[in-house]
Amino acid sequence: MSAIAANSLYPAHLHSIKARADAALQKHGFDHLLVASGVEKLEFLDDRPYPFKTNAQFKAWLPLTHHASSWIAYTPGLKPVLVYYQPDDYWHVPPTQPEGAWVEHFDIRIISDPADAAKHLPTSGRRAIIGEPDAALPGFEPNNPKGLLDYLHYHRGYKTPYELAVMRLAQRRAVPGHLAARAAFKAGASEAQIHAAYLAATGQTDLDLPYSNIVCLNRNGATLHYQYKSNDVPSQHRSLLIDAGADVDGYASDITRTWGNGDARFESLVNAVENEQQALCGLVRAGTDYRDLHLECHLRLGNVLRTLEIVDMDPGQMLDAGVTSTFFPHGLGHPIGLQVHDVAGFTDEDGTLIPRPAGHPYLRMTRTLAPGMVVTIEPGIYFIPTLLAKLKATPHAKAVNWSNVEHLLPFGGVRIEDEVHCTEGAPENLTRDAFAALA
Ligand SMILES: [Mn+2]
Repeated sequence: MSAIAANSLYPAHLHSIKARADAALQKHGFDHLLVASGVEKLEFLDDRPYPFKTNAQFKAWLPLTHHASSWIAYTPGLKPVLVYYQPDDYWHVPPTQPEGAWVEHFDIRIISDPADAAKHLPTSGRRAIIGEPDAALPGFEPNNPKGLLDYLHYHRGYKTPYELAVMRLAQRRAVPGHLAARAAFKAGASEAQIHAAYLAATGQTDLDLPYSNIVCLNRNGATLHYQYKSNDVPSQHRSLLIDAGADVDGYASDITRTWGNGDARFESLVNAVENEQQALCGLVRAGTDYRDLHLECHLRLGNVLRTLEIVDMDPGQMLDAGVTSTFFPHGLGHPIGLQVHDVAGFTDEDGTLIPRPAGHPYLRMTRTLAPGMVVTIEPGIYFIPTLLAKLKATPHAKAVNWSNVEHLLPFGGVRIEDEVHCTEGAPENLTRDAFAALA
C-alpha cells in the first residue's frame, strides 16, 4: 500500500469521521463540534517550547501533526472549517501552505495570530469544544463533554480503510529500524548507538517517534519501560530487547523484538515466547473477548515456564497463584492507532468500565474484538529481581528452578510484539507482513 493509495481512501475516511461526529452530537445534544489542535508549551521561566503533541481528536480528521493553535469546527451538513495557524515567524519554520488529499474537503481559514481563530468559530448554539484547557480562547473554553468524548473515543477503536493503510505504512517505516538495531547489537554497540542506528534506518529523530524507544541490553530488559540509552558498551552482549515504533501521518506502530547471543537456554526462551506470541496473534478473531486472550496467554507462558524447567507447576495453578504474573507482569496488549495506547480499551460507548480480570491490573484492553480493531499482542517473560524476591518468600518458591532463573537473570527478559488487525476472517498481522515485505 503506497502513500498515494492511502490518499485515495481519505475521502471515505472523512465521511466516517463526520458520520461519527453527527451521531455523537445528536446523541449528546450539541449543534457544533470544535476541536483544538493544542498549544505549544514553554519551559518554566524560559522561551523554549516542549515538543508539541497534537490532540488525537484533531488528527483523527486530517493528517496535521505539527500544527499548534489550529482548530476544526464542524456543523452537521456543512463543510468542516479548518482554522489553520500559519504565523509570520523567522525564528522557526512556519507551517507550509495547506497541501494534501484532505485540502479540498475543508473550508480553510488561515490565521497568523492564535486569537484570530475566534473569528472563524461558531459563537452560538450548543458547542462541544474538545481540547486541553491551555487551548482556550475567550469564549471558546474547552468543555470536553464526557458522553460525547466517550462516544468518539470508543468508535476510534474501529479503524477505517484509510487508517489501516496508513498504519501499514507505519509498520513499514519501523521495520528497517529493527533490522538495523539487531545488526548494531550483533556488532557490539551500546544502547545509545543501537538507538541511533534505529533512528537513522527509519528516517526519524527522537521527536518524530510515537513514543520513546525502549532499548535494553542485558539485565535492563527486566525493566518494562526502561527509559535510558546508556553510552556504555557492556563487556558482554547477552541480549537486546528493543520496543520501538514509527509515526506516519499521526498513526503509530509499536513493535518489540528480542535477540540473543547464542546462549542455548535464552534462545530457547525467545523461540518459545515467539511461538506462543504467533499462536495468540492467530486468535485475534471477531467475537473473542480480549480478556480471555490475556488469560490464555498466561496459561501458554506457564506452559513455557514448565517446559523450559523454570517453574515446575501446572500452568492453571501458576495462573491462579499469581506465579505467571511474576514473570509476565503486564497486559497482553492494547488498542493502537492515533495513540500508541489508544483510548477506550476498557470502556464501552457510554464510557462504562469493562472490568479487568481480578488480579490483572495492567491489562489495557478488555473489549471484545471486532472487525476493524487493531491491537498489539505482546507476551513476555522477564526476570525481575523485585518480583522474584517476592515469589521466593511464598510456598511456591519450591517449584522454581532457581539455578535456571540465576542463569537467565543477566539476560533481562523477552518480549515479542506485533500489531494485529481483526477482520471478518483470518487476522492480518501488520507487523509480520512488513518484515516479510522487506526480507
Ligand atoms: Mn505495546
